[in-house]
Amino acid sequence: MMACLSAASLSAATPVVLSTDIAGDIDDTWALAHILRSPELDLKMVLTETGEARYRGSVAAKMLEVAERSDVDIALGLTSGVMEDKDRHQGPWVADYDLDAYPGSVHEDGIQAFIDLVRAADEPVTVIAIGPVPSLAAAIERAPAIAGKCHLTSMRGAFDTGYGGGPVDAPEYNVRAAVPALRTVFDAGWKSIKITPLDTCGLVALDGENYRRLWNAVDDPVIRGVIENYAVWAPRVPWMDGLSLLTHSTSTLFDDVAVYMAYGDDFIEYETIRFHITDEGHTIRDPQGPHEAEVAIRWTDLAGFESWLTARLLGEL
Ligand SMILES: [Ca+2]
Repeated sequence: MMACLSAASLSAATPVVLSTDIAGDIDDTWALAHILRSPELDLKMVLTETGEARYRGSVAAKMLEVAERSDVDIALGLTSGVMEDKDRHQGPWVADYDLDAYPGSVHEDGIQAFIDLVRAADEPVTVIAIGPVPSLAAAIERAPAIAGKCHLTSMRGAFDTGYGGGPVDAPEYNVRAAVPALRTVFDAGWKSIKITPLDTCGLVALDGENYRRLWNAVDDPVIRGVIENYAVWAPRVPWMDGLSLLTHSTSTLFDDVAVYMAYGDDFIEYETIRFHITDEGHTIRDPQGPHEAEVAIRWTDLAGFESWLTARLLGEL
């Protein structure tokens, strides 16, 4: 029954590639689960960004196995070589995982695999980019025409609001970590570019009744998998006291907003913004700037989105 339903829904769904630095911040894992729970989206490939490609690929592959979705390809992007244990925030979760035993395809040259996927697609592909983008930039440099077959939906930048809802102080990480790569990506001729900056994505966390419902979903292997990831991650992150959150709230779910924007427009007010990117990684409004995007600049109903996201993650919507 489930197989019939998913086959029927997937036929009308948008083909998606997820460009991600999964296995750093936990929100990428929530975002992967969100995609898998969204019948509007047909995930074809996970492309790793920054750090150790096989480590990131292993976390994605294990989650896909948990979700019984090993039809999704793992595309290994540019790699830094082996990451140190202190930087492997979900490392224990994949300590015994063998990426070579993943039942689906693992592409050692994931950049070429991504190019080939886009070239072979019969319809536009939506690229959901939730990390820095050196692998995407490498694909654009190798095959510039692929951007014209893709929509880009992305979590990055900060226009009027910085981390934690405060003023824009430090530049947003996904921009700062790879500024030249991002300029290359934004300069490509995408069919469309949507961004959720910190102005919107930096305000999302599930707590209270929303989190209680996720925490109690012990019979749901996908949500259990994410919570397991979260429990491994929480005591290992230096930039926040994740452990104090674990039992009553998610951390900030930046990346889930980019996933949502790939298929939904409720709850959000958009602004078309022309801007430039400074060398430090700030995104600055600039009528003469080289880049333009549809920017999710503020929430019309953040609480509504959070309860909607909870239900979506639980497979109720
Ligand atoms: Ca991310």
